[in-house]
Amino acid sequence: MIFNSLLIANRGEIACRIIKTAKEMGIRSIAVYVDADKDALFVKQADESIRLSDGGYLDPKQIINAAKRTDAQAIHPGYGFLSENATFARKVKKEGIIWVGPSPHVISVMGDKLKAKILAEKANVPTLPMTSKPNEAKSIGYPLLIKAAAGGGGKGMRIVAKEKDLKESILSAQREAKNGFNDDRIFIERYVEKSRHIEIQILGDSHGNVVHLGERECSIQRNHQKLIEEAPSPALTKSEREFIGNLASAAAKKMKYENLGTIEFLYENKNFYFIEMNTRLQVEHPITEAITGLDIVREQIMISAGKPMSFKQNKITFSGHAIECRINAEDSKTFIPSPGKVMQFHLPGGLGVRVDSGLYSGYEIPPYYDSLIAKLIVHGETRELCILRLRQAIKEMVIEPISSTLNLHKKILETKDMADANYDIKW
Ligand code: MV4
Repeated sequence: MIFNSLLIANRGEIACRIIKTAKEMGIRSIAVYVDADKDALFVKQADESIRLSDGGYLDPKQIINAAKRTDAQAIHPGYGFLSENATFARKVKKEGIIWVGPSPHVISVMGDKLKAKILAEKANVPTLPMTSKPNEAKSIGYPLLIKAAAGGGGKGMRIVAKEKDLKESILSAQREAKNGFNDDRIFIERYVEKSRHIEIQILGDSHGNVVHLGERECSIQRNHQKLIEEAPSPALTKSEREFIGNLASAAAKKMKYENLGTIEFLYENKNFYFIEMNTRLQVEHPITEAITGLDIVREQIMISAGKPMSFKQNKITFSGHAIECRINAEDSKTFIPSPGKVMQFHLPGGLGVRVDSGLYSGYEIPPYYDSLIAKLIVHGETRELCILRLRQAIKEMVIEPISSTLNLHKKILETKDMADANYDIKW
């Protein structure tokens, strides 16, 4: 037996998803919820639940108290919220509670985009030429991109097309970083205009084993909010896949990386450039689960309990193709969040169709949180079959009277660019 109880410090679809695996493993699942979520599915599905006061999902003290009161032996942070908060992870471990995630040290290093880059360079990961000295900007060339060390996910970035704009852009980027993250350190890279976003799923245990679980392509996004992700990337050849997968796992091994991680790259003209490393379970993990047949959360839980990984790299096989559509409760023209009561909820089914969602008929979607209400994931032999399956599943899916991005996905899946996989991060 590993541990017998797991507190999920999250809500919505990811809480439901983690609870599902906990149940399969015979682990008592504990949900924490604020009043707005008192009727939420994840609270109903958990074996136990405990109320937090408003803002509780972001309050380490409340979550650790809840864990102590329910005798939780482990905490899974999910994604977002406190999932990449090194201080919280440290506090959890100090209380003798198992943290289902990477070490606090690695979380804090990777949270600093400058330190992360320097560590990546040391681990022979290809990165873009960089400087943090404005007078060296010339060596980088234009257009260049200013990034905040404490930023990430697109926050605090500034494109500079000409030298005359550099000084002012650096000052405003520093101001924005100071205000946003209380840390005005910035660095400068060449701006890669047209590229794709490829990320490698990494898994490391506490016995020095590290594997990669292939790549995901996440280029179809809007304002840094991913919309559609797919695995494998239609842009990579088999040899490129092996090259970047092995490079990423070798780097993670060198960093003594433990638990789940994702190394993000820009892919331009057959070159990969490291941009960030995420130290959490990601929203889009189900497409990797589909093509590998692995339950990634189960692997995380086993690793966090000190178990060695049950497979070597050569045992990991990739079969078929998988695509995920993120369905948000937003108007699909204005993208304005549109919460409200779900009156009719019908899920698609059939071979290779998975929906991760926290919705049910009669559920009131609260306006306070991220607008993601469901993830529609399809798996199939080929990419073409996945697109057909997705279009059929979208037609079958009913979420009335909520306006959602279902219709947007329908339109994207009908475009020639999607059929030809002819897209990049600007698409
Ligand atoms: C870049 C870039 C172009 N050139 N870095 C966006 C957030 C973070 N993941 C890094 N990002 C980018 N870094 C250089 N030197 C373009 C982006 C970018 C992006 C990257 C991946 C996926 C979507 C994106 C959307 C806009 C910009």
